[in-house]
Amino acid sequence: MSDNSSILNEISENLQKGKAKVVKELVQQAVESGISPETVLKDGLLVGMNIIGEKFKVNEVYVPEVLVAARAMNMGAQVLKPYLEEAGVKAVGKVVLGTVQGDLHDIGKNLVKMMLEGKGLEVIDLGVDVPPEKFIQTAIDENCKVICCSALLTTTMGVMADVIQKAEEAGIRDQVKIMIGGAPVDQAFCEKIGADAYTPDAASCADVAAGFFA
Ligand code: B1M
Repeated sequence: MSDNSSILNEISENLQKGKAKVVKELVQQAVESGISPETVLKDGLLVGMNIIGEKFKVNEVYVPEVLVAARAMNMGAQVLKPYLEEAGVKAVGKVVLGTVQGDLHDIGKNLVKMMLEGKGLEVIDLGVDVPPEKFIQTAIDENCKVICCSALLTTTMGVMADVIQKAEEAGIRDQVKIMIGGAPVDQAFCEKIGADAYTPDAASCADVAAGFFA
């Protein structure tokens, strides 16, 4: 096993055990040893989180274990944040971001936030369980040209259609781009509800969002 894959493995394994402090240190060590922040994220942190996800699905681990793993994931991602930010980028526009109403998953949303900021966009993060009206009111009040909605549950992805409907009712549909993403969401769903863009991961979300300000 190469040095790289052994430290990435350690990150994944400690994340699964919820050892946030160790994960934080290993992530720092990995980046300092020259492994790219994207690789640390993809082949270390996200691998561990996916394994936890699979175990959660088959009841091999339960909510408390998932929560400590999630905390370790967030702490590791925080270490990567400055490395993922492009040097010297100026804020080019404002985005409002949140996880939709009824949904409390925020790890993917937090990654999206990090990547958007890395592209020089100012992000108003509404957190989780965000009602459709709040996305729209914030976009109006803060003059956000892009609304980013995240959903992790098949039972909450429908709220994204409500966001679009509320934008129409408020008369701002032609002034904002509505972007959607999250594990159960796909391109077909995006087309079905009339969103402007679906992207499968945080990095491509940031690329497409930045493109709307170009
Ligand atoms: Co939840 N959960 N969970 N959970 N949870 C899932 C999503 C699930 C797939 C697990 C499973 O059964 N295999 C399942 C959903 C099933 C479904 O609807 N099809 C599920 C369930 C059922 C539930 C509960 C209902 C469980 C219960 O209580 N019985 C409950 C619901 C609570 C609620 O929200 N109301 C629940 C609770 C929880 C915890 C609180 C324990 C915890 C959340 C902690 C937190 O977020 N702070 C949790 C977790 C951690 C998960 C899993 C294990 C991991 C999710 C995650 O963070 N992944 C998840 C299983 C899995 O996904 N394998 C699961 C890592 C993250 C980086 O990926 O968020 O997909 P993700 O983000 C990706 C992309 O999707 C994309 O970018 C990221 C990668 O770069 N992306 C976007 C995300 N948003 C985007 C927006 C964009 C573009 C891209 O544009 C705007």
